[in-house]
Amino acid sequence: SAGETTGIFTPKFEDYEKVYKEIAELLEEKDEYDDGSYGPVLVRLAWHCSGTYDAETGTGGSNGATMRFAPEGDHGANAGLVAARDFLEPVKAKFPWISYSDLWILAGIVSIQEMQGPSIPYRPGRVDKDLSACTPDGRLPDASQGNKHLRAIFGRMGFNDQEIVALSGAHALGRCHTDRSGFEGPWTFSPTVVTNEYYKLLLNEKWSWRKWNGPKQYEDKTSKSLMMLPTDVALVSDKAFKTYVEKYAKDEGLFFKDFAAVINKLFELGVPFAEGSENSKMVFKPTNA
Ligand code: CCH
Repeated sequence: SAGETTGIFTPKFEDYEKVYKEIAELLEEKDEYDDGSYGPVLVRLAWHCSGTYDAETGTGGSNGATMRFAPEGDHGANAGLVAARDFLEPVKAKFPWISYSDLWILAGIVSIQEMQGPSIPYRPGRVDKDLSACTPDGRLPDASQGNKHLRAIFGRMGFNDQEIVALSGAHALGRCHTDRSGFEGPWTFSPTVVTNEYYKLLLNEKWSWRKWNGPKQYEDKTSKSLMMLPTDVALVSDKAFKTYVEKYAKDEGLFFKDFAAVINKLFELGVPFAEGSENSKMVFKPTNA
């Protein structure tokens, strides 16, 4: 490109599209991990770097990729996310012009789309920061708590009840690991496909405390192989939250629309994008569409 001849490389849509395709190919190739996909853990990485955002001070958020450094990478909530960061190292090596912070968010978007979820618009512009920008421990939600905690944590980021419930639908994906969070098991029977199953199960299954030595979690009455965290069950024990759970359980199209909007908001928290860029977001085609 012209950029390479002058030594200044300004990446364009086509360049980000190459990174998208590289991540999608790696997802396809490395299908021996967990339930057959790195997708869920990549979504969790993108969420955990974004979810440190504090609206009042403007600190935290996906700009900076400070989870690369020990204080933040070692926070209890981030246990196991080294698998996601390591997965992306070869991509960073192949496309060194992309910042870790833009790469981690793009990988979250690739994963959601490749796992048959909605299209998530993408805007680059994040800049990696040094370890002095690491956020203090305790900004991410604690699964053993309830509705008050959820409103406090997500309210700090700037989310309302509807957005909290829409974001939580991400738990259709992936699983808990005893060697990471201490909890165990998946939320749904299709942990590598984006669906509204999480909401359906919350409403239609009977959830009771699992009898085991691990942290307090729920199990379903029917199969005893699915799980819910105390924070998940808070979405049906709280009346205001429950109205949204009911809406998303009934209407997967509505969930997809609201999930795309709220994920876009989450991934952009605190990022100082160029003025006017909100009107020129990139949308990538999923590989198998
Ligand atoms: Fe989550 N999540 N999450 N979560 N999460 C865990 C796993 C995933 C909470 C706790 C946990 C969101 C919200 C919350 C994912 C996406 C999102 C685990 C298991 C715990 C514990 C970790 C382990 O052991 O590996 C709590 C509390 C909240 C409060 O609301 C939001 C929001 C999102 C994304 C938008 C995904 C995906 C996983 C699966 C990761 C994997 O490795 O399979």
